[in-house]
Amino acid sequence: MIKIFGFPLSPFVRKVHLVAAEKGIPIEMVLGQPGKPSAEFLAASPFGKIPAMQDRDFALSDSTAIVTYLDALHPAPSITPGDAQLRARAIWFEEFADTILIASGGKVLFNRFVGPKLLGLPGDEAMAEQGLKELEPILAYLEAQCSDGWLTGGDFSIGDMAVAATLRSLGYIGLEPDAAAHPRTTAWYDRVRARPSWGVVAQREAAVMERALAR
Ligand SMILES: N[C@@H](CCC(=O)N[C@@H](CS)C(=O)NCC(=O)O)C(=O)O
Repeated sequence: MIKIFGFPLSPFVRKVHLVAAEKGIPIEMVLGQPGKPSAEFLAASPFGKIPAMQDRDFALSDSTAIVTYLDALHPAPSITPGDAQLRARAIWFEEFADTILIASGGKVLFNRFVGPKLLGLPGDEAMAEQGLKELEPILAYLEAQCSDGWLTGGDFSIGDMAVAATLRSLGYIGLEPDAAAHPRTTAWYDRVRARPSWGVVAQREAAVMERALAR
């Protein structure tokens, strides 16, 4: 079975889990001990970042590289549209999630949740406030992009999974889409959450997070 290393709170790990669930690919989730990376994990992730993957003798890190591998291995259902513009938009939304939304949201998430609640580190509230300020135009952009269907304007894609995976992480600090402020984003996010793949990933994550927060 394909091993996916990494803690499910990470949006990058969650993205890989969602793609595997959409495609019906069974995975083994390998959590690892924070601060004590195993040799197997480091062999798959030379810079110690999560997620990483081991599929028999093939090791790989980076969520985008891993989902590209999974998509090539199991093409159906596709997560990358065939149409040139739709495919480009799917990759854009993945990039938007992985580099823009998380860069600002991560400042709030780390300083209000990961540091104080999971790592026993004090949060930097000024940094969290800065992240919140940065998020305003980013969430406004997302709201303007959401319509009745999926983000690209075509089928459900890696773009939807990446953005929803990142918003879920922000849910740990109460920042999941709010119907009053961002109604179109909320409706789109609810559609993503209604998918069976989301249920599978959320259930697995809830069990891990419950144990982590009880420690
Ligand atoms: N571009 C990478 C980003 C991975 C990443 O930054 N993961 C974070 C967790 S959300 C991490 O491993 N942080 C630990 C570190 O940087 O040492 C991907 O898509 O997988």
